[in-house]
Amino acid sequence: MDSIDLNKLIAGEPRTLARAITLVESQNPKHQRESKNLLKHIFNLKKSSFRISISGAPGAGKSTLIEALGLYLVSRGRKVAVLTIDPTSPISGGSILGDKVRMEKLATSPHAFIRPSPTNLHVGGATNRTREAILLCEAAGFDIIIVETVGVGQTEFQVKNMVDAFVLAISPLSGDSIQGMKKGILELADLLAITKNDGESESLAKTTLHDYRESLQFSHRSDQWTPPIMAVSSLNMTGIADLWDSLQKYFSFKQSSGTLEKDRLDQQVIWAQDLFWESIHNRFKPKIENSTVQKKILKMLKSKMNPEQVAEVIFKSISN
Ligand SMILES: Nc1nc2c(ncn2[C@@H]2O[C@H](COP(=O)(O)OP(=O)(O)OP(=O)(O)O)[C@@H](O)[C@H]2O)c(=O)[nH]1
Ligand SMILES: [Mg+2]
Repeated sequence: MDSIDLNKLIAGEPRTLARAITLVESQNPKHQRESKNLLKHIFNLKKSSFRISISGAPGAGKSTLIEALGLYLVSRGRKVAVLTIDPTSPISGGSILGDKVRMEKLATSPHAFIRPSPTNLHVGGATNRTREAILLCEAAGFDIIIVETVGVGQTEFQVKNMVDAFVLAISPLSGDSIQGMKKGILELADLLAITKNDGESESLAKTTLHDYRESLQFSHRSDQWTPPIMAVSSLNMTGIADLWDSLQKYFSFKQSSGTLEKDRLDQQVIWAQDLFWESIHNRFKPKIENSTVQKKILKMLKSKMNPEQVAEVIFKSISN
């Protein structure tokens, strides 16, 4: 891979941005050195952006909502980057989002950048590179960055630590009942959007909206923000302006209360910790997988030591 031209990246050249993201995702040691060097420059740029995640169950309408919001924003002169976090299984090797993240209309806009390729989460010990990708998009002049995540496993909790605003998309058709909502996910939401508020699903969307309003009215957050709940139709573009309005209000609220700065610093603490664990993992993986060590493990197990005792012995022997 040729090295990245920083000037082209800062000028927002899409091919350079795409290549820069590929570089930071690469596991190749030479690429990783180049990536560290690139990120050093990027960190110093101190550009600003509003980072939003849109999460929700499969089929909740996330991609369609991102496209609608993205089109609305580019029509108002904003530059929008869309990233996806796909909890790709190392077993299936496939991508859940796959071709579905095309966002064809938004993709034709010169003011939008869409990165549909899956970003692996902790596959083979690699930490996901969404945070780095966010910074690269920011460096390239995108001032609104939207991350799509599919509601599987721990993804939402991880993405919450990468963005300024967490939007939960809820489909009235999916039977996303409040009871069925994964524990804790609701509390992550800074804003809830009931999707598909049109046609046949409109009345169900209204009922869903009412149910969520009822159930959330007594929940209190430590930051005094009351997460708005609204119904939107990405198909008819209704509620999209209101959604943006609420997001902007939340961003201003975070700025004026100082939580934006505080949260971003806390996020960097987590980021540094993740990188720390990644380097520990990368350093010890070859040692534990070494064939002599493997034989030693087998021998100890055959001599009736239990796995816990074995792990302790191995840890002591490889960590000095
Ligand atoms: N009627 C109606 N259908 C919608 C709307 N938004 C999305 N859909 C439909 O809902 C289905 C799922 O939409 P997506 O945007 O792909 O949903 P998603 O949450 O991104 O799905 P995954 O990425 O697979 O989890 C598609 O068939 C869409 O056409 C809407 O505003 N109105
Ligand atoms: Mg999608």
